[in-house]
Amino acid sequence: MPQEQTLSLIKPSSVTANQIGGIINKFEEGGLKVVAAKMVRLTENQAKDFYGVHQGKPFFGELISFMTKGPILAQVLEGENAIQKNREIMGATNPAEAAPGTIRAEFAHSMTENAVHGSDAPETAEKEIAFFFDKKDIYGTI
Ligand code: IDP
Ligand code: MG
Repeated sequence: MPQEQTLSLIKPSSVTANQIGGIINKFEEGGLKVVAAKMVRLTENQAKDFYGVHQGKPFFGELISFMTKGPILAQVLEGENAIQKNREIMGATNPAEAAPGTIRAEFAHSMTENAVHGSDAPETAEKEIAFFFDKKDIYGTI
């Protein structure tokens, strides 16, 4: 399995609820390493750009309003098969369907406020990492 990097966002509801530590613990226990991190508050335009693939869907407005209502913690996670592994550690998009022990099963507040974002493929990971981080600010091994 290849070493990979993926983008993770801890969403505003979980930053507000003081759950950053519990969520990062899940990544670390799952074998992923935080190799870059910063707290940012997205503007409306930035959120629309980041979630552009969902433009036009019924939940888009609510998603943008939620993602801009407070700061998020953006991180680059590195590890073997990191993109897929992060998706497993996160759990299903709908927290009601998330497997026991996953981040979304334990920390999500609702379908929209579902604790975390994670890239879903190598192409999106590269694009999403570049959205938040300069290469020089990533302390990984690849
Ligand atoms: P993902 O975050 O598991 O990759 P996506 O389908 O890419 O899921 O959706 C992006 C985000 O949009 C979700 O994490 C969630 O916050 C929100 N979302 C997706 N589908 C719905 C929905 O049906 N109702 C409300 N919010 C949704
Ligand atoms: Mg997605």
